[in-house]
Amino acid sequence: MKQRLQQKSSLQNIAFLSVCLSLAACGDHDDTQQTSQNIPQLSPAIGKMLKGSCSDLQGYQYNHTTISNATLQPAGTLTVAGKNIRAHCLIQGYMYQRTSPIDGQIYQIGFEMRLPIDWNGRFLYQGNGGTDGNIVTATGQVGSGGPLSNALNDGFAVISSDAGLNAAQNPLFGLDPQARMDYGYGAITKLTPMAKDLIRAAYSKYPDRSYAGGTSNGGRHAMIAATRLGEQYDGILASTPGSHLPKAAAAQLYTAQQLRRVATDENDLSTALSFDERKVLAKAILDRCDHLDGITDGLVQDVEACRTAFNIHQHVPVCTNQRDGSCLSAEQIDVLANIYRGPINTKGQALYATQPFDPGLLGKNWASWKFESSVGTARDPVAVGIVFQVPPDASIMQNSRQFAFNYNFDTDYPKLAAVDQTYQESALSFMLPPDELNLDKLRLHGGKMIVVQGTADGVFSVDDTQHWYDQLISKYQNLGWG
Ligand SMILES: [Ca+2]
Repeated sequence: MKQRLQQKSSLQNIAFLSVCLSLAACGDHDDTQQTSQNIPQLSPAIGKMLKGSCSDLQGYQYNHTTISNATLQPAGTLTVAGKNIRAHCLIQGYMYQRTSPIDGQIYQIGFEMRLPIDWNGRFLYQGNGGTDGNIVTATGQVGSGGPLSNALNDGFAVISSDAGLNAAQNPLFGLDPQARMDYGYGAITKLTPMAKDLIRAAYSKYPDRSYAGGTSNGGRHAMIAATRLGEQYDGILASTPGSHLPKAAAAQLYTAQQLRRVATDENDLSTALSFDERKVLAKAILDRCDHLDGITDGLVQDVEACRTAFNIHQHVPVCTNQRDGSCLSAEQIDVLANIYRGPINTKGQALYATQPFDPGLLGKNWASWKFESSVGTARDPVAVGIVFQVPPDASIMQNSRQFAFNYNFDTDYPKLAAVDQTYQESALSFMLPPDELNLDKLRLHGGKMIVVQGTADGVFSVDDTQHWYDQLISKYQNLGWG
């Protein structure tokens, strides 16, 4: 296995660690990567025109599947960033409609597929973000390359889904065990073979190549495709993957508790660290680390060198009086050191991952995750308390901030791994890849994988992803495949 690891950094909060896993080949070709495993080199996909009329697909039949709409979308019906998108067939439907025995609600895996009239022979599963619940338009935008790089306009057949819950059911779908599992891995597992079969019905052949991509939770979906469904996909783009999402969400509650210690208003955690104070920290990081990559440009691109060059306890100006935006208090420094170290329990065990110091903390996205998502009803507390833990607690919707502040990393955190009679799969089972170090199914048929991770991500740790990558490479090298 050839490996190539690149670290890239860009403006402010958008810094990337990009990892290219040469499962067979990655980017540029190199014959030396061929190993004794004789991994096949995949042939190019061959395009084809949609056969018949789009509306004929209204009658498409597949187990547990209902097609509710099949309508031709002439070129320009859909626009992305002001650009007309090519003519395609829009298919809307749902799979596995059912009534929950837990909450009496009707659940289904809603989806849309967009099939180009002039198809390039490829299929893309578009993984969406957050706790899903919306069928994001299936343009095939997976978080990299900008909106105009969307796969649909490049000729891919694209599917997008709500992962088994609608917006009104979010986040209380976590009370239904099947909805939890569909969100975790069931939706992509059920949709993938149907989507390929629908493509066969539309073009008289299955896709030559199949891809899964997404960012954040969508990147997690892509990781699920790589591991659970590796034999069904040829290419994976996991951007900022929330591979260990329940742990990362719990880490956010730890962040909230730390910020609360220095917040002047616990109902507004941004008072724990003003923008001027974030600039103090960012400047201190840049002073020590910017030049280490050879160019003083406001970017820290040598992340590893910065780990030893910058020490928050030594290199940040400490306030001698009141906080005034030109320094950090000793307690603020302690809080930040804890946040970047990550949560621990009273035994000192690390429960998620460290994060590297990066000036990207000046970004709005970083601030939103730290100050708002960590306590709000839209993300981390309700995800942890309603979707991930066993048993769930619906009352967290009314007191998400206090839930975050009072979350106990000795007694509550283990609930992420808990099961009971009703919830027989834990969040660490349904959200995580089942064996994240086993990519054999993807690799052995010639699949490829690209992972991109921001070093200033507000929630998902690049160190967590790096750790996975290091373990993965070590494993396959030890097997003699490197
Ligand atoms: Ca630099």
